[in-house]
Amino acid sequence: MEVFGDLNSGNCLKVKYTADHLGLSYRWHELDIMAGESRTDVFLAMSPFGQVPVVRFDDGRALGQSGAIIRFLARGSVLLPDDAFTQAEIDQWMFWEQNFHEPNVAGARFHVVYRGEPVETRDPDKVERGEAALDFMEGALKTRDFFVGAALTIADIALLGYTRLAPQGGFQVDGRKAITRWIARCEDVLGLPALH
Ligand SMILES: N[C@@H](CCC(=O)N[C@@H](CS)C(=O)NCC(=O)O)C(=O)O
Repeated sequence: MEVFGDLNSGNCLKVKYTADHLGLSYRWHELDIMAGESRTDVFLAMSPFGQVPVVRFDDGRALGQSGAIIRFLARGSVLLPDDAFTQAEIDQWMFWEQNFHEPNVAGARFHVVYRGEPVETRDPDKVERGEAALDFMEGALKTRDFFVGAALTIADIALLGYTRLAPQGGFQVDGRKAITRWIARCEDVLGLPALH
């Protein structure tokens, strides 16, 4: 399969973490989203969302949205247990990530990392909501090692994408001990170097 992505994007890294962990082979196409490479006619014909990540499979079909992609890639693997209720619990965290976490944590980081603007000029609303999302994760992780069940699933991968990168967007992760331990646990399972 081919992955159209940006290695600076947590959404795209979710796909990379999943594919690498499962040993799936792929060809990575690095796109410059700031230069509009996800908005060209050719790209939009493949995925109308005009955003990365997109995966194009060998049969020509393409899929966008990081959560949909990793859910599809992980089917039948340890990252997505068969039990229907367990899958719904995983979905619950993945929907929450897209609704409350990503728009704020990734949104504030975008301002700093992609636009090159000072941390002090981040949107205060995104900062407040991003901090609240991280606090919520911290509370949840005080009583569990992974978000669903006893082992890493795509719920963890979905949340790891931007939580691991949150300090780049001006969010403190160090002071949140449960998140810090969880990131280290995920990095250990996924074979990733410690970032912070
Ligand atoms: N909900 C989408 C969000 C994807 C997204 O925001 N992609 C950004 C990079 S992180 C992008 O392609 N931005 C370029 C643009 O919108 O033109 C997902 O989870 O895949």
